Amino acid sequence: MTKRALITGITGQDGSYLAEFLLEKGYEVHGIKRRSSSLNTDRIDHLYQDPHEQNRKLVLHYGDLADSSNLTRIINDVKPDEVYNLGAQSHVAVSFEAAEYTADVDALGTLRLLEAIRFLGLEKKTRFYQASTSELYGLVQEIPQKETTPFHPRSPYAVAKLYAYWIAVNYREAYGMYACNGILFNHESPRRGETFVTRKITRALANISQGLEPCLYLGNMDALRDWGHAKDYVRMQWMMLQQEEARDYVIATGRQVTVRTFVELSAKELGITLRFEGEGVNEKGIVEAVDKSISPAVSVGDEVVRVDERYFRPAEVETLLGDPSKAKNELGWEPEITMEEMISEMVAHDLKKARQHRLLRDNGFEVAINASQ
Ligand code: NDP
Ligand code: GDR
Repeated sequence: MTKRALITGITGQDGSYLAEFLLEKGYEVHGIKRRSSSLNTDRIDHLYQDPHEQNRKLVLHYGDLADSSNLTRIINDVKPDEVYNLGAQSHVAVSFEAAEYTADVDALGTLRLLEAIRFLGLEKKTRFYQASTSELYGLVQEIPQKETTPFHPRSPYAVAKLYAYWIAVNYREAYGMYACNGILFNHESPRRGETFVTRKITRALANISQGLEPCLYLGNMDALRDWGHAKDYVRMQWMMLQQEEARDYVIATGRQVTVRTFVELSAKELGITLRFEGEGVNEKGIVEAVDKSISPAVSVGDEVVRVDERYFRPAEVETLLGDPSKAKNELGWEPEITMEEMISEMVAHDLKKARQHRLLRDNGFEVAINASQ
């Protein structure tokens, strides 16, 4: 029997990799996408199947985590074996500006899905994965963080995700549902949204290397994160739903670096050696050496990185480092892609795009580069 999965957030970074992964495993994949005034399916366009095709393996449904009746109807139509709840307002800084919306979608959206499954009598059939997060640890109580580390969320996003975490646990305990949390640490890829720090860095430095933007503005460069590759992490999301018993797992690499180090490593990929000077809002990344064959627009002495306090957060998560031993010991999961390999892939992707833009610009076409992210 073909298994059926429903993915909320299929148009996002993880949703797109998970859809690919499940299609390769022979699943029939259903995804919920939001209606928007312009197309928002870039990340899954390569998987798209015409609605007129027979026996489609990928089916998209319009929907929103803020709309219970819509979610109930979709789950009733699909009757999924597995639900992956990846949909969310997932930007921590934005959650301080849109706190109520974030709570509605990230916290209550999870409840709406669980209630729909229960209301439809599918609680013994449908397995549920909740996209929980290392942001739950926030002001960290223990280093490294594992499944038993106490939570202390530091943003409206993290508080909303705390509710989602516990409501998934509660439905498991109260109704015997197979519901589990993946407590995932930061994971990135060339498909990462452009306003998260890693992609902002690789994209801006690639643009700078081609003379398309002058400078990369960042917030707190001392923040420490445990960065893995999204492809490794979606594999674990699937593995978590294939066990005898639903359990929660930390997914991380067990290695952390600062944002500044991520900048240095990305610059190195572009043939740029950086020296950091100053402190706080006066901190600057100055070019010490440059390989002009990769970065023709950059010169020694250029200030290509500066701090802009607009990117500081009202409450910051300074350090996150995960201990994935439980996932390793119980499920045999280990990350396969190193941070350096991931940076190399992200930089190559963004450099290719920047070169295409430069070519267009050099031939008289206007190119809009949004540098204020
Ligand atoms: P993205 O921001 O790339 O994707 C989020 C997805 O949610 C998009 O498809 C988005 O749609 C959709 N979405 C947003 N609001 C709604 C809504 N109201 N109704 C339905 N769908 C909505 O996130 P990631 O792929 O990086 O992350 C996936 C999940 O994992 C998220 O829940 C995130 O919070 C969580 N997470 C992510 C980590 C990471 O490092 N990436 C780490 C830990 C947890 P649209 O494309 O239209 O915007
Ligand atoms: P995070 O990711 O908040 O960890 O949440 P993000 O990449 O936004 O920030 C990581 C760290 O970098 C610092 N930083 C900046 N961040 C952004 N976005 N822009 C900047 O200019 C900048 N300068 C410094 C931040 O302050 C922070 O310390 C991500 C999301 O995917 C969540 O959905 C997920 O739950 C967590 O990872 C785990």
